[in-house]
Amino acid sequence: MTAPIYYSALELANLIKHSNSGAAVVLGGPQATFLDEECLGRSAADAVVLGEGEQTMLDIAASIESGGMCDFDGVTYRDEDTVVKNPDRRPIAGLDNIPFPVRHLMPTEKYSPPKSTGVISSMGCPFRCIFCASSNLYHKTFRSRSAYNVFEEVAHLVAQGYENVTMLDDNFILNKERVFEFADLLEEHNLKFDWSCTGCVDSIDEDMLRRLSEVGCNGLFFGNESAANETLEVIRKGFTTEQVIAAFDVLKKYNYTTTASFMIGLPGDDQQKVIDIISLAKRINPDFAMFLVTTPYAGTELYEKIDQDDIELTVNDWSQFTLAKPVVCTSALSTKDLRQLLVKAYVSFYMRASFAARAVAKKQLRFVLSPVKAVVTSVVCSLF
Ligand code: B12
Ligand code: SF4
Repeated sequence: MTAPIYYSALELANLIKHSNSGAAVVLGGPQATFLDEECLGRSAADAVVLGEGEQTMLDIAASIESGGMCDFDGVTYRDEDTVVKNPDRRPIAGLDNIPFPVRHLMPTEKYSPPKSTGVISSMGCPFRCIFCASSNLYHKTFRSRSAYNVFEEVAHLVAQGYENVTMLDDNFILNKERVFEFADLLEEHNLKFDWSCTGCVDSIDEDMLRRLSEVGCNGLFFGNESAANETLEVIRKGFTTEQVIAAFDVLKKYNYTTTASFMIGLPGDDQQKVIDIISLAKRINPDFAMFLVTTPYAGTELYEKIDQDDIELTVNDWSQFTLAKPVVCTSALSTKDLRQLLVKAYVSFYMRASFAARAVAKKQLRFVLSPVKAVVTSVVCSLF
C-alpha cells in the first residue's frame, strides 16, 4: 500500500478479518513497511511484510500452512496481544530468479488500447533524495536484473500482443552497460514495440539516447524537482539546473516524448523560486510537465526531519497525501499559496499556443488533455 490508500487498506483488512477470522491478512508496500506497528495497531491484520515481498510472502504461506508463526526476518506480526517486530530481511540477491509477473490474471481487455504494461528491471536507487522513500525501501542499494532477463520478459510480452511497455524503475538508465546490452538484444532479435523509461538527467549521454531511440524507446521521464541549484543541493538531487537544460536539449534531437516532474513547496521555496520552476519548465519544454506539491511520505528523510527543515506539516490525514493537494507549508508559502501556485504552474505551462501546436503535431492531444483535466480538476476542487 501507498499513503493515499492507507486507510482503505486497513479498512479492507478489517472487513476480511471480520467476515472470516481464520483468514490470514498480510499487509505490505511502502506505507505498511514504514508504519508496520501502527498498521497492526490500527487494524486486525496479522502481519506486515517489510520491504520486498517475493520471498517473504512464500515463507509466510509455508509457515501458516505448517501451523507456525511468522517469526522471521522481514516480518512484523501479531502474537496475541503483542506486536513483534523482526529485523529487515536481507535483500534478494539474484533478481533474475524472480518469475515474471502473472499478467494473464490482469483483465487487460478492460483497458483502452494499445495493450500496455509496466516492467520493473531493477530495485532500489543508490541516491538519497530527501523526499523519496525508495532508497530506504530497498536498503539503499541498486540491484538490477540482467539485460538478458529483461529482454526475455519483453520478448514474452511482445509475443502476447503487448505494444507498449513502460520501464517503471527508479532510474532505468543508471547502468549504461546494461542499457546498451539490452538495446543490442532488442536489435539482434528484431523486437519491435514502443517503450519508455525513467532516468535522471545526470545519467544520460548522447550515445545512449541515440542507441535507445534506434530500438524503439520513445519516451523518457525525469524528476527535475527545482530550478534552484541550492534547493537541488538541499534535497540531495545530485545534479544542477544547467545539467537539466543540457539534457533536454539533447533529448529534443532524438525526438523523445519527455515528461519532466517538478516539486513545489520544497524547503526554502518562495514565490520567486516557484516562478523560476515554471520558467525552467517552459525553457526545457518537455512534452508533459508535472508539478507536484512536496509531500513528506513515511520512509523519507523529509518526514523524519519535518520540524527541522523549513517546512511544516499542515495535514495529518494520509489519504490527502496525493501530491496534488498541499499537506505542508514553508516559511514563505502557505498552503493556500501552494494551491494557487500549482494552478498557475499548470495553466502557464499547458495554456500556451506553442504547446498546443506541438501536441497536435505529435498527435498527443488525447494524452495531454485527460491527465491535465484530471489534475486541474483535482487542484481546482481542492481550492474550495
Ligand atoms: C512505478 C511507481 C508508480 C506508478 C505505478 C505504475 C504501475 N502500473 O504499477 C504510478 C505512477 C501509477 C505511481 C503512483 C503513485 N505512487 Co508510486 N511509485 C512507483 C515506483 C517508482 C515503483 C513501484 C514499483 O512497482 N516497484 C517495484 C515493486 C516490485 O516494488 P513495490 O511496489 O515496492 O512492491 C514490493 C514491496 O513493497 C512489497 N509489497 C508491495 N505491496 C505489497 C502488498 C503486500 C500484501 C505484500 C505482502 C507486499 C507488498 O512486495 C513487492 C515486491 O517486492 C515507487 C518507488 C519504488 N522504487 O518503489 C513509487 C512509490 C511506491 N510511489 C509512491 C507514491 C507516493 C505514489 C502516489 C501516491 C503518487 C501519486 N499521487 O501519484 C501514487 C499512489 C498510487 C496508488 N494507488 O497507490 C511512493 C510511496 C511512498 C509512501 N510511503 O506511500 C514511492 C515509494 C515513491 C516515493 N515517492 O518515495 N507510482
Ligand atoms: S528521487 Fe529518484 S534519484 Fe532520488 S532517491 Fe528517489 S528514486 Fe533515487
